[in-house]
Amino acid sequence: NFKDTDHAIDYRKSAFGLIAYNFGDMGAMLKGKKDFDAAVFASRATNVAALSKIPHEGFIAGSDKGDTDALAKIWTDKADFDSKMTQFQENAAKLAVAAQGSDLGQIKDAFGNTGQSCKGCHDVYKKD
Ligand code: ASC
Repeated sequence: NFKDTDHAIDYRKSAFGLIAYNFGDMGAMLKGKKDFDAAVFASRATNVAALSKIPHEGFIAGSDKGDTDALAKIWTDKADFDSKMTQFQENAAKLAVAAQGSDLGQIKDAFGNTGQSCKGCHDVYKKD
């Protein structure tokens, strides 16, 4: 169990930071900001799929107070928050599968869907 709410906040933020780094590098490749390397891209997609399962556990009751951008709405609309988190995990898993193949259109679609999952949750549940 977490020691306290700060520990839970730190845990989920650590995972989000790793997700942002890996996802951002994939975006850079798809947007032509750096060369597309299929092996690196697939490795990052695998990382994001695994990491996507980590943050949810850190959203414990009371952890809207502290060094966090999480809004209290997360805990009042918990079922919706949970389903958005599940949707993100499913999209990230599909992206990891697509990244094993060489269909760039499919990879871009799966990347876009995953990014929409990030944004869809941030728009509602994250301070801006
Ligand atoms: C990122 C990142 C996010 C998402 C989001 C997608 O790279 O840090 O929060 O993508 O911007 O729309």
